[in-house]
Amino acid sequence: MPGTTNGVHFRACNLCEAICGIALRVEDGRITDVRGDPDDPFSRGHVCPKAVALQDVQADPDRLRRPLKREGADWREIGWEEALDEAARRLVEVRRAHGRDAVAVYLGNPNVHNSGSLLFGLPFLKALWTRNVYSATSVDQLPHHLAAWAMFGHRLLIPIPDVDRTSFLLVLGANPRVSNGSLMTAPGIGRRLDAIRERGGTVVVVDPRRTETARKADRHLPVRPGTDALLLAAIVHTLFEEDLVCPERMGRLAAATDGLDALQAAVAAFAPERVAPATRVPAGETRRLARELAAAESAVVYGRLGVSVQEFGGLCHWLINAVNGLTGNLDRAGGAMFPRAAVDLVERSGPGGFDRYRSRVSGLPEFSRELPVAALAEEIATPGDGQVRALVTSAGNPVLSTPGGHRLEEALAGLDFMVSVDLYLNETTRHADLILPPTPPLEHDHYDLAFLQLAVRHVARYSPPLFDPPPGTLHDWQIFLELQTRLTLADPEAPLPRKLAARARRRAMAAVGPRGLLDLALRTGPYGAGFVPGRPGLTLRRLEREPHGIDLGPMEPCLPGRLRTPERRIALAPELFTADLARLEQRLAQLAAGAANGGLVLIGRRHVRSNNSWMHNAPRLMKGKERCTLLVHPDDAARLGIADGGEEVRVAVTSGTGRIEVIAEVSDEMMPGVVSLPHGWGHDRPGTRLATAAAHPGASANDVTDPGLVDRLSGNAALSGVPVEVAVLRG
Ligand SMILES: Nc1nc2c(c(=O)[nH]1)N[C@H]1C(S)=C(S)[C@@H](COP(=O)(O)OP(=O)(O)OC[C@H]3O[C@@H](n4cnc5c(=O)[nH]c(N)nc54)[C@H](O)[C@@H]3O)O[C@H]1N2
Ligand SMILES: Nc1nc2c(c(=O)[nH]1)N[C@H]1C(S)=C(S)[C@@H](COP(=O)(O)OP(=O)(O)OC[C@H]3O[C@@H](n4cnc5c(=O)[nH]c(N)nc54)[C@H](O)[C@@H]3O)O[C@H]1N2
Ligand code: SF4
Ligand SMILES: [Mo]
Repeated sequence: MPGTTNGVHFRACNLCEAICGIALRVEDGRITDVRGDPDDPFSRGHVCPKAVALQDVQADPDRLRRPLKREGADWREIGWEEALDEAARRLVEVRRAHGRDAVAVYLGNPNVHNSGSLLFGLPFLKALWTRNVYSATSVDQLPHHLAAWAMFGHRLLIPIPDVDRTSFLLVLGANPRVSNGSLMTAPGIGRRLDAIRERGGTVVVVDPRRTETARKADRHLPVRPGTDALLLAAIVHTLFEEDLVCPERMGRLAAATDGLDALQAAVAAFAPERVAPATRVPAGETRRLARELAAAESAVVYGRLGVSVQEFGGLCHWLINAVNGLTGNLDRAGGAMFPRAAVDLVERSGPGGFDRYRSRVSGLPEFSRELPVAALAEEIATPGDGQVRALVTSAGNPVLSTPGGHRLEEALAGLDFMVSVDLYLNETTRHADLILPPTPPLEHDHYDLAFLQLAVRHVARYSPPLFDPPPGTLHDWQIFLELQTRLTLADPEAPLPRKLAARARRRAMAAVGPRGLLDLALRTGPYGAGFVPGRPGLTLRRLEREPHGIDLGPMEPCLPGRLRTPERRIALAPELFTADLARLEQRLAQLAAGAANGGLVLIGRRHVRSNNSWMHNAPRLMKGKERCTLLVHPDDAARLGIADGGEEVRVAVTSGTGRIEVIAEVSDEMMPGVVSLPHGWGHDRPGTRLATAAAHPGASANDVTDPGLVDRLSGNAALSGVPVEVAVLRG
């Protein structure tokens, strides 16, 4: 029985992809201590400051407990019945007047950290049946999915670096020592990276900034933002040119791989010497990387956000997979492997699809029934058939997290109706007509459906709720279930049998709940007990008896069996990608002509005490010095008149789309010509209810990023490599 019993409770931290096991001490119904769970077989005691701040979210007086309805400039608390009925009624109204696509949805990142939302949000989306589905995926990892889909046949067959066994790790555009790892669930990643070097291995980091991860690596190679695809193409070129690809190295998968010759031809023009002036990575270093990757006992290239949120994100992730394949490190211990979770999402979900339709205004491609969020503002603001008139947001803050957030904000004001499922009245939800607040993380149970599928070891762990939800509150999954049901009930055109079926489904699903679905999925999964009493294997009961989680062993080779391509073959050179190389060639020509030289470009940055935009209201995380600062290389600082040290220098950062003011910090971590600003700030907008965050507002990086700057192939936003001007503010 969950509840507020005194003692130590174990659960998974749901704030980031590391999913650390944590131990929370409760006394008199209050949390008195949060620490890493030393008995968790996966995270072995690792924890970061954010887990400790989970209690701030729980206790936060600003966190919404009751639905809010807008009345002019004010908000009124209303009951759940009224709120849910009104939400459904207004969505149905818009749909009947303007068609299904007039209702858009934006799903934010915490949905993926909430098993109830995952299990009940998708059916709700299906019920809306709109093309205007958007999520944080397209400001994040869309290129990973596209490469997985095109090369391995399923959007979730994303190769994960086997960091615990590799002897050579090449990191591009990731800073796991701060982000705690992404598309690589590996709690305590710092220790794991240290261990590579302790066992005689090598870590190399390619990043425009000498990051916390780069500083502790064997080598750091600064790269000009947005040019990694050239560097990767040059590595592939070198592998072929220097005869470092041989089918024996590719092992048993060689026979299941197509496109070797096409790949060789595709990269023929990208010699390291030719691309070096553009990437600023010396040709000798590129060749050395290719040789080391080919020679190492095991090696893996891992690329993350920095090579995803850029104009050539699709090409980057294709080429990363290609290098891992060519060097014989795909699906092999110490290389890039495919985890098989206790709930195997590859088995349980569709393979995905690409470009079956496009966004109305800019023609950006669909991926797996989703459109790129860079298109959302224009889809709301541009009149015509198919214009978005209503928006549902769930666990998202796109005003701060998507490119040109200030433009989206203007567009939101023009909607007929907006409803947000969120814990807070923040920069995005302040534009809603209704806010529906779910229970906070510690009041519901959890199982990491998504991240256990991306983990460097096979693990299963169930977290019961720590606190009973107060009476009259709803979980995210219950809100989704209610909205879905009421969409049918509120529709005057829905025939009676459909309405009866909707009610029956609601009753059944409410009784089953996420727990029932999870038990079923575990029993029928690869490690499941099935339904035979006494048979060994996983059930929810079994997990409940193991509060620290169960280790199910290391990742194991599983190809070609798990491939979902038509003939279970790896596509090394899908045309989709080889055709996009023409765009890369054009960029190379522009850079060679010096078109982009001289100006500054903006990249992002994360801090261990931040979590995208939404943990800035936690007092425990907001101690210490100002974090929303612009890092500038000393040479650029000198040119711009930014003094090093002493007084605080405020600067204006201006781009083609906007202007913000922030504090500048001179730092030789930066590569010349590149400035860095974290995202998720800008808490000075009026009308929010975030007292702590508003006291440290910073400015939003996405007020200067550009919704027009996307990877034209995948549609992912290019948040990195945005041209900006920086000027000191005097007086
Ligand atoms: N503390 C903390 N942890 C987090 C989050 C957070 O906000 N705070 N957010 C979570 C989320 S949602 C995610 S998706 C993950 C992301 O996890 P990571 O991918 O590790 O993200 P970042 O720390 O942003 O690292 C991206 C790196 O790319 C570099 N970079 C920028 N442009 C380029 C480029 O063109 N080429 C190359 N090679 N590098 C480039 C940046 O300098 C930066 O070091 O972190 C998660 N963890
Ligand atoms: N410039 C720039 N922009 C970026 C990035 C970058 O590196 N640079 N990173 C991008 C990345 S990787 C990501 S993932 C996105 C994140 O962007 P989003 O997903 O849009 O936003 P978050 O900041 O994660 O905000 C999460 C919201 O969910 C709410 N919330 C938290 N927990 C729950 C819950 O359990 N239920 C409900 N219903 N609501 C909850 C919070 O109150 C908050 O409003 O930002 C992207 N934007
Ligand atoms: S690293 Fe991530 S999962 Fe681990 S405690 Fe910190 S926020 Fe939670
Ligand atoms: Mo993300």
